[in-house]
Amino acid sequence: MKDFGFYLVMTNPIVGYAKCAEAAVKAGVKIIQLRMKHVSREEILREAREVRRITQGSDTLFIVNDDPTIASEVGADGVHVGQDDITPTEVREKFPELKIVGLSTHNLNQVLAANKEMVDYIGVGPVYATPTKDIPDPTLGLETMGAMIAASRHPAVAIGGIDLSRIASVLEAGAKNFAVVRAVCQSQDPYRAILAVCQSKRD
Ligand code: TZP
Ligand code: MG
Repeated sequence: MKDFGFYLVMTNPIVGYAKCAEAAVKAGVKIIQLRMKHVSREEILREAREVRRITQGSDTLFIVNDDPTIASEVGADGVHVGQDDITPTEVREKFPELKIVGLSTHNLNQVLAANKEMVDYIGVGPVYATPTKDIPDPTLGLETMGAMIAASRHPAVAIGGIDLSRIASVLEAGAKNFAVVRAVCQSQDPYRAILAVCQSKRD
């Protein structure tokens, strides 16, 4: 998989998942992830079907967090798993229909282990402190983030506490791709928020 730049993770967008996904497609975001916590499988399935419908036929890839059965059921492009979820190897074995498998990493050892796995990209975070994760791993800081990205043979996406004011530093420290939750999902106008983030990437 090639570097993709901006990656949108949708958790509780204040305008709702459908409107947020529509904004991402309109803005030409390459990858969006549906990340719903503390809700029923049915609710996730309902939103996932809607996001699949919105992204279908567009240039925006659709990834489901945590659960490959939901990703598969709605025909998503892939799944993103954490260190404590189903392993990438098992996803590949049981869900060959999922083209993309992403894996979260939180330290250098996990990056080196991911280098031996059949994953398409890794997440590297949290770079900065974030309230978005219930039990966040220790904050990495820019230097460790850069070392982890440099050690990865897969495309790596920096995540955690990234907003407009921090994008330049994150890129400067070696990230080619970065993900945000709050910086877009807390906006009443996610389209403008996405454009602002993408614009600052080019500055
Ligand atoms: N993984 C590492 S940090 C994080 C995830 C899912 C949450 C990032 O959220 P925000 O709101 O961009 O800080
Ligand atoms: Mg997970």
